[in-house]
Amino acid sequence: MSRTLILVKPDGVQRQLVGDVLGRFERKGLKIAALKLVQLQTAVVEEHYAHLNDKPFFGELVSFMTQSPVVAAILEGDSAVEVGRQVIGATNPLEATMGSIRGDLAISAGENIVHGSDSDENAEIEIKRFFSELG
Ligand code: DAT
Ligand code: MG
Repeated sequence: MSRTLILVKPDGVQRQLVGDVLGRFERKGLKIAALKLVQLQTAVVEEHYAHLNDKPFFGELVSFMTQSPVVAAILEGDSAVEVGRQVIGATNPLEATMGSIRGDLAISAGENIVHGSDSDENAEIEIKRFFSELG
């Protein structure tokens, strides 16, 4: 059993896709272990995307992620990180396969509906970052 951190990004919440997005993870077999709607602060997003802070789109990414609330979830199950990434699809929605969240629901590389952790190590770091109240 492992865990992953999922964010339904501001575009997903504004487009009222929260139920659809979370339902896809649930139907695949991952279980919601924690869930909340939260307005992210700039500092948290800058930390979360620190590996991209030299990219030309970084400023836009931070303002996008702080423009309105996200839904943060901890999902658990076998191979949660890998399964989560499979359900999400490739970063660029034009390369994401149909049947994945980004393949089915997104067009823009920046506004691609959902975040999922990319390794077990990062999942635990991100769970602490977004669910610090769980200790
Ligand atoms: P992922 O979200 O698939 O883990 P990532 O960690 O490389 O991808 O990038 C984080 C986010 O940054 C991504 O979901 C959207 C944004 N992003 C990445 N590449 C981009 C690009 N070429 N143009 C605009 N936004 C981009
Ligand atoms: Mg990433």
